Amino acid sequence: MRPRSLLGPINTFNLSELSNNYNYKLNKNLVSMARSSLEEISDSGAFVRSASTFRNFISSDQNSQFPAESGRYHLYISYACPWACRCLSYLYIKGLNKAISFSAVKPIWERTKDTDEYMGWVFPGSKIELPGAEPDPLNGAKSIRELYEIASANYTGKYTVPVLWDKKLKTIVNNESSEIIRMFNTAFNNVADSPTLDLYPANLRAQIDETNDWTYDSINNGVYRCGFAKKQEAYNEAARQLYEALDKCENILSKQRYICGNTLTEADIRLFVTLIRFDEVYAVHFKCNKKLLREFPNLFNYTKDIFQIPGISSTVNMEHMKLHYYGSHPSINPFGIVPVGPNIDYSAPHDRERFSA
Ligand SMILES: N[C@@H](CCC(=O)N[C@@H](CS)C(=O)NCC(=O)O)C(=O)O
Repeated sequence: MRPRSLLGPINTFNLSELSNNYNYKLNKNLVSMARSSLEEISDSGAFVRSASTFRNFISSDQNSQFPAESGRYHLYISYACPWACRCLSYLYIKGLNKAISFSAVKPIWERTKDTDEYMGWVFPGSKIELPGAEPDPLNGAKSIRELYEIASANYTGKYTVPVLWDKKLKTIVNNESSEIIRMFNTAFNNVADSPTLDLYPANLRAQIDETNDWTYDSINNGVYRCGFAKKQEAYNEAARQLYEALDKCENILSKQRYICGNTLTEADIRLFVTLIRFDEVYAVHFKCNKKLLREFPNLFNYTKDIFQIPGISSTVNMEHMKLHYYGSHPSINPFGIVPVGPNIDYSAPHDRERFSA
């Protein structure tokens, strides 16, 4: 069920007045938001993420509804979004970026319609408006919301990225990153540059699943549970779980190169997308400040190690990340001020080669 707005009236921003340095003016109109993550708050003040809606699978079986075909699918992302960047990481490391096209939206949420107040992902008017973001190359849509409306006339869920789009049937195949990465891992192997790279190998599946469970709850979603909590107890509990899980990671990574052993797996990509945002965004914006990532020696070097895997740095656009978080949650950061630091160099040397594969 779609959560109702629990935020009540809030200030919004007149984003058409975005100036070149991305500061923007406060709009005096009071509006309420709908259908956004910012509303998913329980009575105890805790953030509770709702499930994704489009859950179809692309298959290597050419007779299936969504067969794996080069050139047929498109991935809509935001460089800000950790879930979307999981999927983008797979395009690069599996060598699928010739077979599956992708494009990125603008980082700061804007009004998507004149008729209601929903703020969400929008496409820029041109490629030069903000480097990295580009107009919708397929449907000429103005917003991600429009894509959901093309795919389903009576859609009532959230308008999230990633969106895996079928150009042939003009619909959304899947909007759940944990499933999209599984498809990218195997379904397109006949067109992938790295078909033998298996990030979810049979012998490690149980361990990967178990790791994903606690890293998702306490870290990937845990930072959001800290940041979106609306009661102190809910925040305290989310922060306690987050730091317990980070300590657990630090301990594991003091003994092995990756989170499930000495080979890279899906669990590492899923963890990385949160860690790379930690000090630049979550430590400040989501109040995850008990300890910074760079105070955990193994986790910090691990993050650099993954960042330096060929292709992964192309998925990290710190400007989009910072603009998005600090600029799109006015209930957390009303003036949209983007902090100056810390500008960490993740391409710096690390010590992870000490673990042999
Ligand atoms: N379960 C989804 C979550 C995706 C998600 O929450 N994306 C956020 C961006 S980080 C979004 O698009 N939010 C739009 C909104 O809340 O209106 C996945 O993993 O694919």
